[in-house]
Amino acid sequence: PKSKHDYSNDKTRQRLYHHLNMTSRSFSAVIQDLDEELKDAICLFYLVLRGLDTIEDDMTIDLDTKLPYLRTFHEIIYQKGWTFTKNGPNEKDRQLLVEFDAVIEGFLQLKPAYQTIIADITKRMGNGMAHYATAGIHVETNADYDEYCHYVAGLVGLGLSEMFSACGFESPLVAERKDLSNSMGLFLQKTNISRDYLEDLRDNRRFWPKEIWGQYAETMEDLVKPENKEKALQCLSHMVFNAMEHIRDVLEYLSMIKNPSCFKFCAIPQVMAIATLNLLHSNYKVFTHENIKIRKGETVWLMKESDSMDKVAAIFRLYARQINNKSNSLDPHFVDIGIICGEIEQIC
Ligand code: PS7
Ligand code: MN
Ligand code: MN
Ligand code: MN
Ligand code: MN
Ligand code: MN
Repeated sequence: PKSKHDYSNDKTRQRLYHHLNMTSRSFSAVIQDLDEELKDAICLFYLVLRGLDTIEDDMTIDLDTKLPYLRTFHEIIYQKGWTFTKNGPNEKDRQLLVEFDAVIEGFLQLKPAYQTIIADITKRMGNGMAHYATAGIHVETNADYDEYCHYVAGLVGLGLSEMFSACGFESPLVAERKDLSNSMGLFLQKTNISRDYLEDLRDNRRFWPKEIWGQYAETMEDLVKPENKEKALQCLSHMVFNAMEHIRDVLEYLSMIKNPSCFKFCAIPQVMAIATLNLLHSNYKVFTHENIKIRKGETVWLMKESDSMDKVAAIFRLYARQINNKSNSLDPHFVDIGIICGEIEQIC
């Protein structure tokens, strides 16, 4: 039975899922496997935020133009027919903005409860992005790092949890655990930021907090100098440790999720993140190669295995053991990382 909000045979819907396939590296498949009630809402949530992030990431837009777009994006999504016409880099994602009228049309067909959640998160994320895009403001302290990651990823976790509880698939407790929802996003975002050291530096984006890299080098670009190799790897271990501190919360959150399609949707990005952290740990390629990625076969295996808490716990144990085995005993975070790895074996 189709609700009045179902537009499954619409041209709009085809265009939306086309954009989802074009712009998401890993979310496309897991979103399409969600139950009907949430699939379109989360697809639109993704596309709205992908549009916002494309503006944030575009270093060719001058700040006087960029900041107002970021701060008002939650209003733009209600303006039927709005498109972004300026040419720019990053063609796949840019095309989404050029055809953004399709996203707006889809958004306006969602149930009002989902529209409200998406608009509220977009407003808070856009303002947070604008703050950190402002001239002279950077991620300096560890508190800044947690705050920036809250804006761009933790808030996504809060919004998704609200959707899971609002539709009745999950208990109201899930939406109430904002701390755990935030950690779900922070673990993904910190893994992404740790991996993207070179790519972000090339584009003059700096998300590694000075409070961390300042312990190992005079400037952030000094980390890539061959003579600083040992310090660079120690700094990387510090970043890996900082991300791993969210794993307790991630496992607690996942153990609350009961709906099978929500569980896979939540779990797959998290297991890909710990597999990626394992790939990064003690790996000098972070400082010499852009776009280091886990193998395709490993991704396929992770996506297939992530269908129960027991199996996800076993995956976290497996990678925790590998991370621990790769640690260098002379590394300043050798013991810290060892303790977290030990805890993962206990919790699961
Ligand atoms: C609404 C599914 C499941 C409770 C576009 C999923 C970019 C890591 O920065 O392209 O381009 O290198 O790899 C996703 C919590 C957010 C956090 C954030 C929206 C999980 C705009 C994902 C995704 C919460 C800001 C990856 C946060 O982008 O990185 C939906 C629970 C978007 C989630 C960005 C990063 C996503 C990210 P980049 P990616
Ligand atoms: Mn961004
Ligand atoms: Mn981005
Ligand atoms: Mn800045
Ligand atoms: Mn990135
Ligand atoms: Mn990227």
